[in-house]
Amino acid sequence: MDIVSTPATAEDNLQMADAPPEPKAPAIIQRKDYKPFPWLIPQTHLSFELGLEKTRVTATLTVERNPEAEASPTIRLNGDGLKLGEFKCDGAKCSGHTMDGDDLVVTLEGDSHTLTIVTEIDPSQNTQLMGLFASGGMLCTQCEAEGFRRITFFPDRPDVLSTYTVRMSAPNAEFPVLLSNGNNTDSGEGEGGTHWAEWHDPWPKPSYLFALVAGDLVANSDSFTTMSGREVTLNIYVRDGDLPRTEHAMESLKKSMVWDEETFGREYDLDLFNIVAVSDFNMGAMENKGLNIFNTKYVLADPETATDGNFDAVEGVIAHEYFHNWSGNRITCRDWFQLSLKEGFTVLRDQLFSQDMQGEAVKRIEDVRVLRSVQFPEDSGPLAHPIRPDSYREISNFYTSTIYNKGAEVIRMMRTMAGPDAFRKGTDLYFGRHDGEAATCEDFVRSMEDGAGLELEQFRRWYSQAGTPVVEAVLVHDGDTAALTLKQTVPPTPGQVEKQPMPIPLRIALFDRATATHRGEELVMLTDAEQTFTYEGFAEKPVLSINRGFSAPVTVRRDIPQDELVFLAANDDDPFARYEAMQDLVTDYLTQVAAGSQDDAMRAAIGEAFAAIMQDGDLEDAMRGELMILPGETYLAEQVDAADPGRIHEARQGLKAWLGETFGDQLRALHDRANNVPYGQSAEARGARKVKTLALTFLAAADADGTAKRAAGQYDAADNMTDRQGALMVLAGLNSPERTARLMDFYNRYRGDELTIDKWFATQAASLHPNVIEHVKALAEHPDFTMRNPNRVRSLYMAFAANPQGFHAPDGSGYKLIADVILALDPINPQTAARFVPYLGRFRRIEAGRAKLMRAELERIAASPTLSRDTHEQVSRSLG
Ligand code: 0A1
Ligand code: ZN
Repeated sequence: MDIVSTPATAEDNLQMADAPPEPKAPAIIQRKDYKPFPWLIPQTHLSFELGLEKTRVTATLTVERNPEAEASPTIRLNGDGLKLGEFKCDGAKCSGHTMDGDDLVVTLEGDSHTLTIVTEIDPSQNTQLMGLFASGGMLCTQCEAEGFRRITFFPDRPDVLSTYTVRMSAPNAEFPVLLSNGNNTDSGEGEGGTHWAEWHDPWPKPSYLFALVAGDLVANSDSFTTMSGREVTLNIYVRDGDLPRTEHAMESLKKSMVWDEETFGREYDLDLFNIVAVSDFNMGAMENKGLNIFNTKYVLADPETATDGNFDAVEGVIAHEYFHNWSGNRITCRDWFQLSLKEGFTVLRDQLFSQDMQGEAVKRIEDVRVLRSVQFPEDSGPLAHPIRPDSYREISNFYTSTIYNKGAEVIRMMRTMAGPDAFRKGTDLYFGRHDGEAATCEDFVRSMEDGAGLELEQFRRWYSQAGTPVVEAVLVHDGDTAALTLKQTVPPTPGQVEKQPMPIPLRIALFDRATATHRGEELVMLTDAEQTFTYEGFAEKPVLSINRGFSAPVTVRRDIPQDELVFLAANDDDPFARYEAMQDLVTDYLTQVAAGSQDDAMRAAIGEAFAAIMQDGDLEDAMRGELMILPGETYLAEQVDAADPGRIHEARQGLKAWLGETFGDQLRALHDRANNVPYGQSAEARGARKVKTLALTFLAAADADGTAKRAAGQYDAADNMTDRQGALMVLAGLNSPERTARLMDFYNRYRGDELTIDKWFATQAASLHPNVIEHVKALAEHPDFTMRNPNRVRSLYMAFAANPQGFHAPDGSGYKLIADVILALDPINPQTAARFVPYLGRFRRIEAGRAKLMRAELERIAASPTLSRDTHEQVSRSLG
């Protein structure tokens, strides 16, 4: 329900007449308007004279008419903020060109030409971090999605594939390392202390995969022999002091290379694979052909400064970028509407890899947690879009959890329906059929139909319909028959009011209560709005376990008695379903408490399940931890219509305190036991670290003083960042002398270490401390804080925006803070600024008082006359 928005009246419109003219809304790009580009660019030669403040770029393009496209007398070369220096056609000055906005449009008569274009750019002023930019004295590029047009004029679209040759020259002392895609073909000394290098990439690629790096870097070098015997040199380039922290990334890279050969039959295709780590980066990393550029956060890791979560993230992101070499680079996207073709598929590939490295059960639970806390809210809000959108204004806004995570779930469902072997046949066909092409999601689906033997006609709706389907499940027992009735609804989303039923693959099992066994799992396909499935031979009513392994990205509402949930939480042999039973139990209870009713019997049932989990000797600690984690506040808020974040927070804290109080002795014993496990990377040691800090979080809610001492003890004894940051996180939420002392210690210990100081900011901004807003405001004044570094901005402000307690302060001060951040950041880095908008955009799901304040902040942002295209699009969609 729309709580606060009122339709504009004629009077509103009259009042608007005196207002300054609205900034012109950026054009809408539609998927249906796709047309092949009329020109081919077989060869691209780029010559860079590099400097931090002045870089001169000479681009030489061979252009030919595209026989497969409608002929055009002009060629449009995209630009963004570029000034044209020289322009030549076939070596001669020519007048047949004109600027159209930011683009260069050239009139060409014959069928093939050579265009020479000179531009000059200032990387030091590039705070957007798109195109060529400076970071810590080095130069590097980010071209996806539309950054290449900030370097030179070019048809900057993913379906124009070209073979690149790059020459760079630069002062030797400042930039001893010069890198680009492909292979280093030549290098030498130039005049006046300069040197140069030439690189050639034999694989035709779109401009978004172009990359260049110049800087004073050192490499961790290794090698890998591929399955057909190709010897590949591997380098991870970092700043001098960071070399010791690159070992884990290198190991992850080699594991990824083996895994992709074994699991998907994909082999690396160059003699060189370079990774460069950079401190200033908008996203996690980028898969440029042969030259991946990474946010330092996803490369550098050692036990002293990286948590177990950081180690896993490095492994996952290294794999993700490496896997793009096939799913993204060898086969790229025809247009940006197909983004999920490469991103959804590559996320699935990295998830399967990490499942194989770390254990399937826990990884699956973690992935579902991310999906539910980020993608589900997106899918139920004003920014909901299908995994293959129909339109956009700014493509950067579509690098979303829906494209990535829901995209991965959709392909995972195909795998579930086909089985892993047939799925592999489908992917083999896809890679073989479309190698070297710019493909579409439809191409992928067709390969799955032909290769995996799936019938996917109705399944295509997963590509076109937004919104998380809701499945209601009712099991009725009569005689010896169990009848399962499933009903689905797909909620309306912006621009899509009516929805068609989706095919939903649900793995189910029916448990015999007495023996806690079942007859085997079954895959049920729900294809209609409502269907009933019957099962014979059940003398007693069985217990339904449904959506095992989270086989479909849907919300299941099951009509199930509480004691059956307790049974499943204790007995389900599917680890995800067991976790889910516990989550449902707690979610039901907490949403009721937040709505004002307290059911002590329900709480007791949760206590019983919680105690069983703590005592279960067969459980590994990593899984024990998953079962103990209470559902997050954002997820809980999603379960009700007009959520009151304050009451949800209180309810959740109340349950934590009750569990901490009731099971204090067991939790302290668990903490002590885990504390005695020495540091290591074994599953046992990692699991112990997870339950150790978790135990503290429950204890802290019940007994602040006692737990402050215990947490301080963990902090002081820590020989790794997982324990240290875990303890600091608990302390940061408490009002105690231990808090201040350990926060100071942490800062002094890691001063100057960017990634670790990010943790220091984030831990305070995410804390449960009642004064968190004041803390965040004070931290913004800290000399180490800067709006120019996206990691730092995220560590302070995104941690805060995701902290319901601070962000949803009833007086609206949290909303104002984030709106101020958006307005201040937008002129510096619009891409990062726009990523804050969804937090305010969720107002329709929040109770009326807060919703009004959130909306008012969005309107304040919308009133700014100078908004970027990124922020403008997100704010106007949110206000919708
Ligand atoms: N393709 C990258 C994500 C990415 C997208 C845009 C960027 O621009 C700032 C950077 C990276 C990936 O999926 O890893
Ligand atoms: Zn990706």
